[in-house]
Amino acid sequence: MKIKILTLVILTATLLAGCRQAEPPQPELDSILLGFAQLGAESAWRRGNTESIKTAAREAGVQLMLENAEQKQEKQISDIRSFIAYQVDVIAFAPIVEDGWDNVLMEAKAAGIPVLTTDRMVNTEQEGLIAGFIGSNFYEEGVKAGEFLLKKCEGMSEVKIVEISGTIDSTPMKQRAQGFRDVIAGHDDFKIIDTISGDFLRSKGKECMEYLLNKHEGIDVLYSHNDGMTLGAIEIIEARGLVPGKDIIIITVDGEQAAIDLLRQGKINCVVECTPLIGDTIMELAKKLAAGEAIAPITYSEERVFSEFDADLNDLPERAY
Ligand code: GYE
Repeated sequence: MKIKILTLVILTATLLAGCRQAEPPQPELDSILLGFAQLGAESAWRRGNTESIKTAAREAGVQLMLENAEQKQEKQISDIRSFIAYQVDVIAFAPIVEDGWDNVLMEAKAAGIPVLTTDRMVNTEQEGLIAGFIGSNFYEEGVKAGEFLLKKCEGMSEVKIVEISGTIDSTPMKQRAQGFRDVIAGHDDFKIIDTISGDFLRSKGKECMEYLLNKHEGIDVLYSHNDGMTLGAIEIIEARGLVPGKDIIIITVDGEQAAIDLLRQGKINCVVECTPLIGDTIMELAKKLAAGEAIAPITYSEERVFSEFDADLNDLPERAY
C-alpha cells in the first residue's frame, strides 16, 4: 500500500511538473512595453524604418505596440493617446509635422510616460515634454547637397535650380531647404527659381516635375528632398526626351537602393544619405528611459554622401531600404 501511495505521489508530481512545462513562457522581467506611433508608409525610407524598428524590438526583447497614422496628424495624436491609456513604459513617435503636439505631450507627462521623438522633431511651448531625439541631421544633409552642387557647377553661370520639397512644416523639409540655401547664399550665379512640395510621394514627384517643366525653360538642376519624388521626377524628365543627370543635374536625399542604382547609371548625380535604420538605437534609448535614466537630448545618425565623384560606387554593399 505504502508503495502504491508513493507511486501515486511521484506520478502526480511528475504530471504537475509536466503541466508547468506546458505553460506559455513568461515575458522577461526586464522586458519593457514600447508604444511606437509611426507617421505613415509614404516611401521606401519609411517602410525600411518601420522594418528596422520591428526587427530591433524583437532582437532586444522589447514588446512593441506599433501604430501607423497614414499621414494624418490627428490619427497620430490618437495613437499616442491610446498608448497613454494602455500605460506603456515608453512612447516613441516620428512626428509628421513639428507643431501641434503640446496637449498630447502634456497628457503623457501627467501619466509619467517618457516620450522619445525619432526621425523628425517637434516644436513645443513647454520645456521637458520630450526626453530626447534620435534621427538624422537634416540641416547637414541640405548643406551636403549644396556643397555637391557648388563643386559640380564650379565656373558655371546663371545656374537655374528647382526644388521639390518634402511635407510642408516637417523637420526634413524645413532643414533640408535651409541647409542648402545657406551653402549657396552668396554665390550669385545659383538661383532657386521655384520650389514646390511633393509631400515625399513618388506620385507627387511626377506631378511636380511636370508642373516645373511646363512653367520654366532651361532648368539646370533638380534638388529633391527624397528619392521617391526623384524617381517620379526622372520618369517625367525622360518622357520629355531630356537626359536626367546630363540635361538636368539631379541631387536627391535618402539613399535607397533604387537611387543608388540610378546614380551608377549616371541618371542621378548625387545622393545624400539619410538612414532609416535606427531601430537598434531606439531600443537602447527606450530601455534607458524605462529604467529612469537620462538620455542625450539629441542622437544623430552617421551618414555619408554618394556622388558621381566617388570611386567606390560599384563596391557599395546592398542597401537595406
Ligand atoms: O527622407 C522620406 C520620408 O523623415 C527622413 O520621410 C524622413 C523622410 C525621408 O518619407 O523619404
